[in-house]
Amino acid sequence: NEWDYVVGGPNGPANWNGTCATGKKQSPININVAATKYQMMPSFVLKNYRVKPENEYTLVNNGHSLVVNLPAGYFKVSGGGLTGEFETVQFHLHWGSSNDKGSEHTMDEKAYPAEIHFVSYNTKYANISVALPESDGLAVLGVFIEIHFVSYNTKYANISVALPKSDGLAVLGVFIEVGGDYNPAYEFLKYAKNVTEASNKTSIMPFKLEPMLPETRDKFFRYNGSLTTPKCDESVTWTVFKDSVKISETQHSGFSYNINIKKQERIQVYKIKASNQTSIMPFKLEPMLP
Ligand code: SG4
Ligand code: ZN
Repeated sequence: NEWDYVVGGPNGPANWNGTCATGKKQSPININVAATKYQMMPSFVLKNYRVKPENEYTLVNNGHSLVVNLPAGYFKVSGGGLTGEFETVQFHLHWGSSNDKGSEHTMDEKAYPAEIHFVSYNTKYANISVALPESDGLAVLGVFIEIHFVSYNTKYANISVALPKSDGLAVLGVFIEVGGDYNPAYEFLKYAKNVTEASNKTSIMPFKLEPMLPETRDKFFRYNGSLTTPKCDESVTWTVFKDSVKISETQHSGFSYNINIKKQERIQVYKIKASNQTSIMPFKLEPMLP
């Protein structure tokens, strides 16, 4: 039952069994944009996504990813061409060992540094466990995450001096972006350092989900697929938004380097503790840009 992402290892993706090996609609996939078919869909109805609930959330390192468990019976997703109403139970992150990989889905073979999945189950079933094996059991909303790289104006002594100046910083997004690099909707990432080991968990203050999604949600890719981890149940109606969201390099490294998870390729093993520092070999920055 043990599984990990260690490529070539005994528990790695090539050795995931059952539906993972024999399934006919396995996720993730590369989205070949030119091969997609255009279809009109109603807008998503995201119930309570703009509201901050009273109940705390739980941030968990489950040994496979960083998960935020949400209060029951609160967040609901419908519309968007989904059949029925789906209750959002958690969201979790996928990331990589370097910034050129990490997302599970790829768009025209391009991987993003991370991908967030909002997992909801069809409320016609009693709970997520009952929904899991059903073909219409789950709906997952996937969002690509990009990183802002910040450069400071060399007319200032250092980044701290440059920070408050109107011409102090330049931010390179994958599409050139003006604006702040820190994404406040993803503030919870600062607590990742409290759950560095598998099975660590901590309560965190509730926050709104809607600002975590791309502002423009009218373009998305839809296909019927599976869970991306064992047992790879083929029960997921996938939505992958075309627009990405952006977080800062600091926010990204806060989880990608600090979380001890036995994964490679899709998630790498890092043994660095939150406040530790280590020298690493230099490498070129230009290839990290599009
Ligand atoms: C990650 O391993 C999550 O930690 C799992 O969440 C999740 O399983 C699994 O990915 C597969 O989900 O959207 N990537 S995915 O297809 O949501 C489920 C938990 O184990 C059932 C809580
Ligand atoms: Zn996922």
